[in-house]
This record gives sequence, C-alpha cells and structure tokens, in this order.
Amino acid sequence: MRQSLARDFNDLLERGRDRQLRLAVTGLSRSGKTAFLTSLVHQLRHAGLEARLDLFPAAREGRILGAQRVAQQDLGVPRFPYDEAMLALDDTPPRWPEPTRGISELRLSIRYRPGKRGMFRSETAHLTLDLFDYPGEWLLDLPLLGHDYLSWSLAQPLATDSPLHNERRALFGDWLEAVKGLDPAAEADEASLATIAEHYARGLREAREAGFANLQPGRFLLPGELSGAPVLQFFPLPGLAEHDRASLAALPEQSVYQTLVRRFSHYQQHVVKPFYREHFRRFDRQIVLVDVLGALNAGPERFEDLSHALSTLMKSFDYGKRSLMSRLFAPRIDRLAIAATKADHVTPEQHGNLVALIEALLADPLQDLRYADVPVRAMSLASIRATQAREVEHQGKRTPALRGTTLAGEEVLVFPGEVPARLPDAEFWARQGFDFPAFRPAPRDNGTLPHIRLDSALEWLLGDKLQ
Ligand SMILES: Nc1nc2c(ncn2[C@@H]2O[C@H](COP(=O)(O)OP(=O)(O)O)[C@@H](O)[C@H]2O)c(=O)[nH]1
Ligand SMILES: [Mg+2]
Repeated sequence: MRQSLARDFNDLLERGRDRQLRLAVTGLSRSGKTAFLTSLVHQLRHAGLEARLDLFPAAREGRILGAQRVAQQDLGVPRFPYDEAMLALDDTPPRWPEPTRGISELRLSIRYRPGKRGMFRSETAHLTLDLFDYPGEWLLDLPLLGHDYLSWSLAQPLATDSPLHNERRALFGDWLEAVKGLDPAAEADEASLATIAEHYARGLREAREAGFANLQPGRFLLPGELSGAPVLQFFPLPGLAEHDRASLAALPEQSVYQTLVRRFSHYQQHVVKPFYREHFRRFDRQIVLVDVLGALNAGPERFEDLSHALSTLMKSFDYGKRSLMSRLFAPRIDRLAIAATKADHVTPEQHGNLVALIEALLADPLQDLRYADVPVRAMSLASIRATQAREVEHQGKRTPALRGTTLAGEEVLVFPGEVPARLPDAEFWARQGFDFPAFRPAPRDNGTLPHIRLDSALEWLLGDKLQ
C-alpha cells in the first residue's frame, strides 16, 4: 500500500517532466541485436508518421512527436552505427548490417504528449532513451565470474568425452590433440601454452561459425587490443576432477596448472570485471534476444548448446537478491523482455509455438525472475521482416508458406516446418521437420522497415514511460 502510494506520487512528480530510461539489448552473437536496435531507432524516428506500430499505443494515438539522436553521456564509447546499418539495408540489393565488433550506445530523445491520464495533458514531455549494444561474445564471459579455474574447467563441454559433444569435439581436434600430452604438474612452457591456447581460440572461432553458442572465454573470439597477450593464453584442462582440488592446489607456482589458474583469475579481474563495472551496471530494462529458430535449424547438439549457454548466462544476470551480479553491482532492472527473434523465418500460425518454445527453453530463469518479482514477458518478433506470409495449394489443401529472397538472390516459396511448443525430443529430431534458408532483407521502397511485433516489444519496454 505504502509502496504503491509512493509510486503514484513519483508518477505524479515525473509526469510532464523529463524521464530517462536505459535499455540494454543483450543476446548471444548473431541473435539479432543489431537488427533489433536499428529497427527500434528507425521505428521511433518514424512513429506517428509512416511507421506501422499498432501495438504501441503511444504511437498509434499519435502522441509520439519525434525522436532524435542526441549526444550520448559516455564519450568514450562508440556510437551505435545506425546510419551505416540503414545504408546497408537500403543498398541494392539490400544487405544485413555488418556485425559490430564492440560495445556501442545511442541516446534518443523522444518528444511525446503524455496520455489522457496526465495532469499536464496539453504539454509535451521528453523521454531520454539510452540504448546499449554489447557484443554477444563478451556477455558469454559473465558466467565465468561465478567460477574458479578448476570449476570452470570442469564445466566446459569438452571436459569429459561425452558423445553429446561429438560435433564440437570435431572442431577442437587440434586442441584436443595438443592438450592431451600436457601434464598439469609439469613446469609451464610459455611457447607451448601459447600454441595450445591458439588452438583453443581457433576451435572457439570454428564452433561459432558452426552455430555453437556456449563459447568461453568470450574475449578469445573478439580479442581486440588483447590479441596475443598472455591473459588470453589459457584453456580448460580435460581430465581433471573436483576431488583433485587439494592436490592441484599444492602444485608449484611454475606448474602448468598454477600458471593457468593465474591467467584465469587475471582474466576475471582485469577483463571481465571491468567490462561489467564500466558498461554493464546501471540499466533499468533489458531485452534478451534469442535466435531459437536458428538453433532448431542447426540440429540437436547446437540446440542443447544454446539451451546450456542461455541458462548459465541468465543465471549470472539473475535478478533476484542472491545473484552474483546484484551482489557485485546491484543492478535495478525493473522490467525484462525475452524475445525469440527472426520470427519471419516461420509461417505466422507457428508464432504461438515459438513463444511457448522460448518459454520452455528459459523455464528456470523465468521462474527465478517471477520469484524475484521482476516483470518479464516472453515474445516472438522479427525486427526486420524479410519474408511474406502466403498460402499455397498443396494436394487440394491450402497451406501456409513463406515467400522470400535467399542471400544468393533466389526467390523462393517455402514451408519451413512446424515449431515444437515444447523442448524438442528425439522424435522431433528424427523427423528433421525443420529447415529454412537465410533471407535477404526486402527493399523498403521508401516505406519504413517492415517488422513483426516490434511494436509490441516497444510497448512492453517503453509504453509506461510515455504515459
Ligand atoms: N529474416 C530475418 N533475419 C534476421 C532478422 N534479424 C536478424 N537477422 C539475421 O541474423 C543475422 C544476425 O543479426 P544481427 O542483428 O547482426 O545479430 P547480432 O550479432 O546479435 O547483432 C543478420 O545478419 C540477419 O541475417 C530478422 O528480423 N529477420
Ligand atoms: Mg551486432
């Protein structure tokens, strides 16, 4: 009661006055962050004009008067390359924006007329929206903060030789070969550690190319100025066990094991922590983007891998009281969205299943979030719709299909398959009922970027701030 009174009072004070919102757009690499941010900025800039945002009342009611990019607060962080992204999308033929290699941010000033309930009905107000884009590779390092070297090493997929990881193992062949002969107790040899670490980094890069998600350490994939530094020269040691902890701890300083322990902890302290302290601390809202369909398309091992990567990632965000991140940095996220991206890869009647599937995939973190009383919504969307829904006659029946242009420029009409509403089981994979090509974005012919339910995401993330 008291709390809600306080909230009403705050609302009253805030209304008609400038508001501010910091939104973090997070997701693993290739999950669709750049496309989402580009479309979000684009739609807001065209809201109230030609943008189609029926599920975003502030826009539908014509209360958004404009959105402009303004100078951001942190001058040391690159600006989100919105213009470059739009240029790519407007190219002939249209291209997807280039992947971004680092962190970036963008500040939008949104001018709007408060809703009917506002006290200052006729006045206009501003919402300053700070948007943050983090490389998926760096986010992957978050879970690493909850480990020490031994527990991290044991948690890595190749720590044991389970057949679950056969495809991954094939990509790490050189590393597995090289690390096999390495004795944790032997004296560390700088050059050989560097070589083995390079094999490991190459395995990670190839695994990323092959669609794997659970890839640590993330900086090995985007080393930037750390390229070649010893802090990036460690890797897990297969064949260790928790019950070796005491004997491993007793190994001499110069041993392979102790050297890797030092590098791991240096990486935690000097690479991962500063990133979160400086860039990842104070945002109010977060959207987590997940390419569920891409993982379905890639098969069972990749799907399982995504599931694992997401649950560890979400555990480290963990918005409840006990979480690692809240203990370290006390974030105050008051609202969260979890979105299955690229929904235009499946026919519209599958979208309900897609939401059910992402809820199943994130069941544990969703439960924790609800327990922590953080409002959260799962949805499916396409930031930039590249296909059109059609119906075709098939054996006398009308069935749904998608029309689009492949990256190679071929026009196709496809039925990509049914999305399971639950986590796919062996039977689903045996049927292999899922397949779609990547599509080229459609030319927008001076219109706004087509999307699916981006307006619904905007409403969930910003709607209340534009009341
Ligand atoms: N069809 C379709 N493809 C998308 C969409 N969003 C992203 N993609 C594809 O996914 C790729 C990766 O997206 P991007 O936004 O760069 O991912 P990021 O690494 O998370 O920033 C793009 O190059 C597109 O091929 C979408 O809404 N529809
Ligand atoms: Mg990106």
